[in-house]
Amino acid sequence: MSENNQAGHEAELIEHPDRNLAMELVRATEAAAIRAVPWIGRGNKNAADGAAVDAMRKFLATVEFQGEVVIGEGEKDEAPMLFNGEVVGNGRGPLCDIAVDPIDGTSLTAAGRQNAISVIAVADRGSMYNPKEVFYMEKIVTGPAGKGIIDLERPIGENITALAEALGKHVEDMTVAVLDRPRHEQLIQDIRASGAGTELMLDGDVAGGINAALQNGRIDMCVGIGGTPEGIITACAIKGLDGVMQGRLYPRNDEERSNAVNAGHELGRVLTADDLVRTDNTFFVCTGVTDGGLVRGVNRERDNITTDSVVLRARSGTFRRVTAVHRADKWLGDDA
Ligand code: VTB
Repeated sequence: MSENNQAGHEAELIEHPDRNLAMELVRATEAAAIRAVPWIGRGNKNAADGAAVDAMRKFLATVEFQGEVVIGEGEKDEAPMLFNGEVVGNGRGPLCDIAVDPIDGTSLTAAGRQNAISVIAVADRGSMYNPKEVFYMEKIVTGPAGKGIIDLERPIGENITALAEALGKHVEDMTVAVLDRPRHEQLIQDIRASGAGTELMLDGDVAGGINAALQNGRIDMCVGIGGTPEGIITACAIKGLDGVMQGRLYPRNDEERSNAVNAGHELGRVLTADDLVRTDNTFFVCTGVTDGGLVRGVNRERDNITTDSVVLRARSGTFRRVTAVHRADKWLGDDA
């Protein structure tokens, strides 16, 4: 973009500011996180998820948009609420696709571990890639410095070296986030062989991807095989951070392979953030359930409940941290 165009674009934002849907959506992730709190460390992940889903749905009903759940809690017969295909919102306003993960990290929450978040991503209707045929996706995510540099088809060591050079860092100072899974044994060895260090995540590669895309963060890159739905949610956030993301479907078996081909997916193709969300009009919000590297968990102190959230809008490129202090008596009534 030329300097003039850029100035024109900025002026446009000031002359004709439009709505930031994410500023309203954050209430829904806050509510889900708060409602999950009684279930932290209680060993019951379904109860934690149920409480979060219920709260998220109630708050989504207040938002002026017509969101169709593209990534939700599953098919209608197995998920009573926020099921795929469900229409959420107050029935007016823009037509959107919505991806929800009321708790990314239900096992973390049930165990009382760190890094559980509540997440919502929204984009124009019909723009989100349909993740349902193949459970897993290989992913690579970096900040803006990775543009034109990283390539999922190159060996990981080459990607790390090239990104380190672009960042002006020593490879030894690079940190790569990876889900801690047996399937990543070789990948982890290869990362360490390049000279970089790993940050192994128990769950939650959405937060890992965002941390990698944030500039001046502790993590430089997030790689590995994670859920396909999480990949699309991450792509919505990455667009707001001007980061880079590539993904490739990773079928578990022949059935997934043939379902994917029948659905028109080209297996083996490297998908960019633009393939995963075919619009630049994306919104992303997350609120910490338990403490983590991206956001702090819900904190109850005397009469107050504090939540920590991230609010992203791709069109403007704004990244907000929202700390909200909620009155415990309003949320818990007589139990406060
Ligand atoms: C990841 C992770 C999620 O699913 O996408 C993962 O980010 C992929 O599946 O938090 P596996 O657990 O089988 O590796 C989660 O762990 C849970 O949704």
